[in-house]
Formats: sequence, structure tokens, C-alpha cells
Amino acid sequence: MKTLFQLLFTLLFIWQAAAQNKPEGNFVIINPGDTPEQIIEKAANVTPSHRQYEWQRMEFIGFVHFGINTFLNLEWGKKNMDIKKFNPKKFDANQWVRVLKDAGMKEIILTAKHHDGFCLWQTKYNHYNIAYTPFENGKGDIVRDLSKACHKAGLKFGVYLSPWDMHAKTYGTPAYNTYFENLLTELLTKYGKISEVWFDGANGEGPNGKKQIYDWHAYYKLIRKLQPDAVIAIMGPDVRWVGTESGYGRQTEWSVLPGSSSSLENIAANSQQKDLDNAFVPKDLTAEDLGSREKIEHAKSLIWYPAEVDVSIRPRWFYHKDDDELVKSPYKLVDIYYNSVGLNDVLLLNVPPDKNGLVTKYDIKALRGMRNILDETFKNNLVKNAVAEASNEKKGFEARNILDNNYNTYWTTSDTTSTASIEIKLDGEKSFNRAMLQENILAGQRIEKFHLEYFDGNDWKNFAAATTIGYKRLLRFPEVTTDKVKIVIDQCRTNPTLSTFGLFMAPPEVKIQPDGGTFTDTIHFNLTSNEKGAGIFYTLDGKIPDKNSLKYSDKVVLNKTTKVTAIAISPDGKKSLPVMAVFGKAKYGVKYNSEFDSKYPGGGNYALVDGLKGSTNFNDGRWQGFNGSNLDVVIDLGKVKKIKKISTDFLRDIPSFIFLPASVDFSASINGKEFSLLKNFQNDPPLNNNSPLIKKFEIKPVNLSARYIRVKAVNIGVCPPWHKGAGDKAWIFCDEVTIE
Ligand code: FUL
Repeated sequence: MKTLFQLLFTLLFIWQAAAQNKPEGNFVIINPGDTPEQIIEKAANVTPSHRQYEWQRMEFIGFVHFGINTFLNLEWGKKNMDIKKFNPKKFDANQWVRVLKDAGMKEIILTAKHHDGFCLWQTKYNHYNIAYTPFENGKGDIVRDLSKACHKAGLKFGVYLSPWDMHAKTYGTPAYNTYFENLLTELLTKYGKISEVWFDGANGEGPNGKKQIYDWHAYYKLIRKLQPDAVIAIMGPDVRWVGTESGYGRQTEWSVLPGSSSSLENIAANSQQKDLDNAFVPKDLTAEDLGSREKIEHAKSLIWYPAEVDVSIRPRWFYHKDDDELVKSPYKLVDIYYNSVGLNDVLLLNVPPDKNGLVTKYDIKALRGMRNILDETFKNNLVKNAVAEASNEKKGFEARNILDNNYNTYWTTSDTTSTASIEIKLDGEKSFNRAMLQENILAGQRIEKFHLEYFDGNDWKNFAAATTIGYKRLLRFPEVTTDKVKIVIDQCRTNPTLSTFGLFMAPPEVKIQPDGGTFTDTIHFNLTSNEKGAGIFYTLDGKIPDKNSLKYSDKVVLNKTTKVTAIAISPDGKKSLPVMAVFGKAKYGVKYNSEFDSKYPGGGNYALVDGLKGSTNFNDGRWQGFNGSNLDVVIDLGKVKKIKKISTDFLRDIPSFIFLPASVDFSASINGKEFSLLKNFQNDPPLNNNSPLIKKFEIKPVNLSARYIRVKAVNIGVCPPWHKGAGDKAWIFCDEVTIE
């Protein structure tokens, strides 16, 4: 119950806001007569709703893709799958929670129902759910166990419920809306507090598929009624998809956008339309400016609509054994963290458990590595005991508030100035290479441009600069040593605010440049570290280096296939994580008569002869792809040689649009001009088979002497009529032409 005092206070606040023509929350109308200055002032005062604020404060959350796909090695599933295959015998929700919590995540979102329609909880609204599987004799409930484990461990819990449904018979009719609301009601009433509801925009029905008119407003009303604190993400009003699944947000990220940015049609049109089309047609809408002055000037309304960056720790969303070795490295995850959390976004990192129902050791190792680096970096804020003095400050909002490690206290100026600066005297000389700034978003997002300076004894020098800050901005720069820094706000929408400032020293890092590749004669690599004075050590035999290993001083030249592993050790003995790169020596020259696709180079010009073979995962970086076109290459052995065997491998992965070639020709030549055909293989027309397969085409010629071998594989051209991508370009994926 609100007290009379609270009520009066609220009324006073609304009256004040209206009098100042300011928004009262996360929405404001732009009147036709508003001047550009008034619009900017309005934008600067739009603030998050309570639920949006609580969501933003989490910074880092976990995604779990788990379902029948996990057991059938699929990503988008298909109709009528054998759900009896669902049986994670060692399932342990507490293990998932432990691993993700240790990684620093504050919430876990589970794919309660993915596009295939299979439900991970005991629903009474279909027979396509966990109750009809052998898992725990039909008594299991992943939503129940995971929500309990999260709540017990102090984590929030969210549900992903795919609006698109391949299985539901009613999909495409109004009855589906009732079905969907029934599922939602179960999820929102049986499992305690739900903090996020994630509606995916993806739909693979294609132009001739079923069209569902979703009753979004009914869904939202239901969620607000049953779980008023939950944010509704992606196809929803509270949280926006950043526009890519790469893990990298925008350098300039506004949380205040034109009201039209939450148009559901646009969101759906920009979401995935095909299985794995994130791999084949990478969506990257992050280049687009969404909230600059130019963008908001013509808006009819403005809303607080913050961005979430969803990305998988593996190449795919669901678990596939083939991806075990392709889990992102700790450095990559840290880079993603800086480019999401550090860019005013919330990071939603997917960690898919395996068929046993456990997060694997590969993912755990990567998450631990990432957490170690982040903890080491941010454990010691070097502005502790510093003194801050601003060019202008408002009483009660002094500059010292940015140093007190309390988000709620903040600095602002006494007037609506758009530039200001704060000088910070450190407690003695300090070295640092990372900075962190936070605006107080409860007052709005305002800063448009800022830079940082340090005093070198004589002059002020710039060392970092950026545009927006928002909830959090992290900056990385080469090490600076000084006893004085300055934050300069160059441009702001109204009086700036800053809640927090930090300076940190990240542990040493080491880089191998280039980070692997294929070569013919020799190749060289360099090793660098971000830490001044760090020693760099490496091995060439796959072993983890230590201070007794080879010490790097200058570029290293390789003349054979080699695995390089390197570490940096700082003068005070701190070690970086080891990094690894493989350099493969190609045995032969390769001339292409047709070009491979730049999205699947498989390692580049020598990928077909580098001795590294592709696995059944098309995305393992080894397969070379030809999109709608033939493969036509000539391998040059350098001189005429006796040849006993020629073989080549092709991948078939039909759900991913990858087909075996219609035919494969091997021919040979002495001079590279006239070729004689050795063998023509004709393949059967493709069958609708979902399991990936590698097919070898091989000949063993007798008495063949040649210098040039030509391999030509004819693409089937387009996906066959029965395929979901019927008429779209088909892929050929080839790896390794082996000649003995
Ligand atoms: C996409 C889906 O199609 C993927 O399978 C995955 O769930 C991802 C998070 O969203 O749109």
C-alpha cells in the first residue's frame, strides 16, 4: 500500500516532469512542434523501467540450448521427431548452475520449447513433451529442476519459448494463440519467479509455409499479469536484440531509440529465416546507427530499449560432439565481454549441455579461463584513495561520488552544460591498461563523446576516447603510468552524469601473429604481449611453455607443419594463459579454375592440400565451400611424379544446404595444358537424409606419371524441391585432395 506521502510525492514528480516537458519513464512522445533541442532534452531524460534497470544490472547472463536436438545432432529439428531419444542420463541442473554462476552469470534462460515444438516441462497441452520420453520414466522436468537450482543458488531464471512451432497442428490458425498462451501460463505459474521471457523472431516456414498471426499483445498482457517483473526480450517491448549473433555490439550504443525500433514486423524480418542461416547469411545489423541525433530527430516517440548480445560459446546453439574442440577460447570470450558488457549491452552467452545432460569439460575450461582473466583484471580499482575535482559540480552530486564504488551516488553538473571534465589525482603513480565508466542510467543516457587524458609530468596526453557510455563502457589501451588522469566529456545531450570510474591493470596477454595458416615454402610468426617488460616463451611441439622454454626475441621461421604454443610472463611472475596456433605446410601448389566462397575458405588457397582434414562439422574451419558453383582445381606436384592414389573428400550435411557433388572427375597432365580424364564418378540424386556424412572418391591408377592433377566436382546447383531451401543455391564442401 502506498502511503499518502508516497502518493503525493509521485503526483509531484509527474507534475514536475510534465511542467519541464520531460518524460516520466521509459517512453516519451515527440510533439510535432518540438524543436531539435527539445527533442534532445527529452531523449536525455528517458529512463529504464524498474524491470529494465534490474535486467541491465545483471550485465552477464547464461543461455542454455537443450532439447531433442541435443540427442539427434540437429539445430532446428524437424517435424515429428523421435522424442523417445531424449534421455540425459546424468542430467544435473545443479552442475549447470554451478558452472554458469562461477563464470559470473546472474541469470539462466532455458529453451523450454525451441522451434521443433518439443517441451522440456510436464505440460498438459500436448503429447510432445518430456513426459513422453524415457527420461526419469516420464517424470522428469528440466524447467522445474533448473528453475529450482537457479533460485536456490541466487540466480534469476528465464524462459525461451519459440513462437514458431513446427510441430503444433494449430500453428497458422487463431487456435495456436490459445495454445501458446496456455504454455506460457504454465511456465509463468508453476516455476516460481521468471525474470526474462525470450521470444525468438526466427521462422523457417518460408514464403509458402504457414503464417501465424501472433497475438503479441495478449502474450504481453499475460506476462505482465503473471510475472510483472519479467522483461520480455527480442520480440518484445523491454529488451532489444543487438542485431548480430557474433558477440560484438555497437561502438556507439544508445539505449534510447525511436519508438518504431520495437516494431515486431521489423524484428521478425531481421531474424533468422533458415536453419543455420546465421552461418550462411551472417546477420550483422550492428553497423546501423539506431539512436544518434539524426535518428531521433524525426521520431514520433522515444523509448528506453536496451540491447542484449546473444552468442554461443560453440559454433552452434545446441551441443554437437564435433564442436568440442571448437569451443571459444578464454581470450575470445574476454574479447566478447569487452565488446558487449563493455559497450552498454547485456551479454547472453549460450552454453549447451551434452547428451548426458552435463556442461562439458571443454566449455568449463573456457569459462574458467575467461573468469580468471576478468577477475584478475578488475580485482583492484586503482582509483581507490584518489581525489576527484570537477570543472563543475552540483551540490550533493560531487565528483568524488564516481570513486566510491557505489552506483547509486553520482556526479553531475549544476547546469545543463554539454561539456565538463574531472581531474583525478591518484594515490601515487599507477600503471593501468583498462578503464571503466558508468553513467547513472536512472537519470538517462546522455554522454555522446568523451576522452581520457593522463599527465606525463609536463603535458596532458590523450590515451583513450569513445562515444557513448550508458550503463557501462570498458576501454582497452596500451599501458599508461601516471599519477593524474582526466575524464573529458566532449559532448553531451544535457548535464552529464557519472556513477563510477575505474582504472585497472589486466594480466599479461600474448598474441601469435598471424594466428595460424597454410604455407608452401616457409612462414614466420611474431609473438607480442600487451605488458611492458614481459618475457614471452614458446614451444613448437604442442607442450605448454614455461620460463625454461624457448624465449622469443625475434620472428620465428617455420618450414614444416607446426603447432606453436606461447605464454607471457610479467616481470613480477604473473603468467598469461597459453595461446596456440597451427601452421600447416601445403605439399603442393593449387590453381583454382572456380572460386571458393569467402565465408568458407577452409584455411585459404592451400586448404585442400594442407594435411588438415575436415570433420562432420561443416563449420570447423577446414571445409572449403562452393556456393551454387562447381569446384575446379588443379594441383601442381612441382615435378612429374609416379602417382599411385588420388582421393578427395566431400561433406554432405543436407539440413545445412550442403550436398554431395552430382559428379566428380579426376584428370591428369604432364604440362598443365592437355589433361586426360582418369575417371568420372556419377553420384545418385540426393536423398532426404539428415545425418552428416563424409564421402571419399578415390582412384588407384596404374603406371600414372603426371605433374598436374585436376579435380572437378559438379554442383547439383540448387536445393531439390523436397528441401526446405528448394531453389536456393546448394553448397559443395570439399576438404583435402590427397595424392600419393
Ligand atoms: C535463433 C534461433 O533460430 C537459433 O536456433 C537460436 O535459438 C538463437 C538464439 O536464435 O534465432
